[in-house]
Amino acid sequence: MDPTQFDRRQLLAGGGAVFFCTLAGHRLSLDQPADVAKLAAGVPVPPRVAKPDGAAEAGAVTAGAGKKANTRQYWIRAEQVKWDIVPSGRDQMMNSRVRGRTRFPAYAYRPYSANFGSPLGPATIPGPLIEAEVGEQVVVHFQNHVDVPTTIHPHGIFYAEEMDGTYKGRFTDPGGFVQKNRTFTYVWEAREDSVGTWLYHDHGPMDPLPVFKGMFGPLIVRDPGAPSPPDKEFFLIMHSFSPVATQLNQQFACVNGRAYAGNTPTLRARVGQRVAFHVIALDDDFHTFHLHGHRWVDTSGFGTEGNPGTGKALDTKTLGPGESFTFEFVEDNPGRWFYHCHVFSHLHMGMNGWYIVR
Ligand SMILES: [Cu+2]
Repeated sequence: MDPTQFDRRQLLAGGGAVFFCTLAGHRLSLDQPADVAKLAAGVPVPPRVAKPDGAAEAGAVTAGAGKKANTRQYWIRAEQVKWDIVPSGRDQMMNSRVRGRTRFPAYAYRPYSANFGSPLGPATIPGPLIEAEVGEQVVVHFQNHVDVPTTIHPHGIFYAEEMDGTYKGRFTDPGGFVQKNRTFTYVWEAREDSVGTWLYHDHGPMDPLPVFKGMFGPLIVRDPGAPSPPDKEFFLIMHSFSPVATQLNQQFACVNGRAYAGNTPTLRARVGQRVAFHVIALDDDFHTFHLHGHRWVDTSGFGTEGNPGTGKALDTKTLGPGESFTFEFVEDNPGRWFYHCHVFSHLHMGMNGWYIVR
C-alpha cells in the first residue's frame, strides 16, 4: 500500500484529531472539547471507596497517630472557578492583542485555615505551596468540591500505599477517589531523600482532565541543615490549557495558569540578592526552560553516589512531564529579561514572562 495514502486515510478517519487518552471508554484528543462531568458519570465507584458511610474518611486520619514527628497541616479544597488565562487580553512580548475567549471553568486547589474555617486566599492555578522540612509529617486534609472525583497525589515525599492519592481501578483506596463533598486526609513524611522541589496533582479516575483544568501545585521539602533560604524564590509550573479541558477554541501554553508576558508571573529581584528558581513541567510536552541574561551551574545529581552532576554552566534546561529542577544564583545583571520555554510553538502560544532586575 502507498504509505502516503494510508496516512491520509488515517487522518481523515480521526477527523484530523490526535489521540490523547481514553477516559470512561471515550477516545479524547487535545483539540476537541470533552465534558469531564459527563464522562465521570460513566465511572463506577470502586469497592473500597463504596464502603459504609464515613469509612472512606476514617482510617486515614489515624495513620500518623502516635508519631513523635513535628506535623504540618494543610486544609485544601478543590473548587470550580472561572479562570482567565489572559486577564490583560494582551501579549506584551509581541505587543499585540490576544484574540478569542480566554476564560473557562477551571478546577483549582484553595487553601483554608484549620478545619476549613475560612479561605486563606483564592483558588489558584497552581495550588498553594506545600512545604515541609526533613523529619516532619505532612497532613493534608483534602475536601473535594468539584463535580467529579479528584485527589491529591504528591511527588518526592514518602507515603504509604493508601496515601498515594491515585485511582487504580477496582483496587482503588479511598484516597484515590474522593467524591464530591467528601474529605480525605493524606499523611506523608518528609524524609532525607525527599529534599528538593516536587509537585502534587490530581490522580483520580478522570486523570488527566482535572490536571488539564488546573489541579496541580508545587511541593518543597527543605533540609533544615542547609543554608537559609534565598532572598527570592520563584515557583514556576510550565503547562498548557488545551481545548479538551477548557472547551475554548485554542491552545494556550502557560506558566502558572496564565499565558503571555504581562499575564504570567512578573518576577522581580535586586542585584546582590540570592535568587532561586523552582521549575516544574506538567502537561503532554517537553519544555526547555530558558532565562535571558543569566547562567547557573547544573547541580542535578550532585551528592548522589556515582552521579556527581555535570557542574556545567547552563542557561536552558529540558523538563519532561512531571519533572522539576531548582537553580540558584546571586543576581548580578540588572535589566528587563524574559524567561520562557524555548520550544518556539510554546513560546508563541504564551509560555513566556518577565524577570525584572533593579
Ligand atoms: Cu514548552
